[in-house]
Amino acid sequence: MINLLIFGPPGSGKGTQSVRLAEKFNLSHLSTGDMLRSEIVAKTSLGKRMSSIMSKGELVPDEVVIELIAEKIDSTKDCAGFLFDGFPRTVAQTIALEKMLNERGMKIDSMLVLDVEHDELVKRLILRAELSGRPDDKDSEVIENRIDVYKAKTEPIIDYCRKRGIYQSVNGMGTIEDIFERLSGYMKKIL
Ligand code: B4P
Repeated sequence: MINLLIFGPPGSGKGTQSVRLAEKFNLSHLSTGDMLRSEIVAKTSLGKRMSSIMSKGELVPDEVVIELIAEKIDSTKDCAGFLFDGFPRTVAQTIALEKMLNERGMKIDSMLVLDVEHDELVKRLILRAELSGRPDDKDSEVIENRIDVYKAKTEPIIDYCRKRGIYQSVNGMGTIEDIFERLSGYMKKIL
């Protein structure tokens, strides 16, 4: 089993690329953003509590996503590994993920970080708002807050992974197809 993190700021293409990579390399795609949005759509009590946090562009509490991920890891069978998309988002989540994987005889094998310019991130998210209706994409202040939260709370994970020798930066500018080819090239080296 191989475990990969796909990483980058909001709008960098994590979700877009993860769906394609998971299919091509038979990986199980675990997106905490998708899991949380499903809870909101299903109007569960968790979804109701998380909805206002997400619409402001803040992170939901670590323990919520750690529990969601642990359940998914234990219930997923028959795949070559996991592709974690949008998780971990804090160093505490990273430590929890490492512990979870170690307890199951696995580790984080690689972290692919999509590098995208700020203005391009904002452009992509505003464009997506028209189609998705996601409240966190509609408002430019919320978008800027999400980028700030990424820099303050999520980016420190890069240093953590760099020290473990598993960090790989990937140019995230260009067409979806170009970026997919670049990522696939790195994946082939890892797998
Ligand atoms: P996520 O669902 O992870 O959303 P995201 O950061 O916006 O990235 P996403 O993967 O969806 O978008 P992508 O870049 O692919 O998180 C949403 C919220 O959930 C967070 O703010 C937080 O509140 C909460 N949350 C989730 N996980 C959490 C965790 N672990 N801990 C705490 N809170 C958590 O794509 C964006 C757009 O760009 C798309 O429209 C796409 O079509 C377009 N695009 C992609 N690549 C492109 C390209 N090359 N060219 C042009 N457009 C492109």
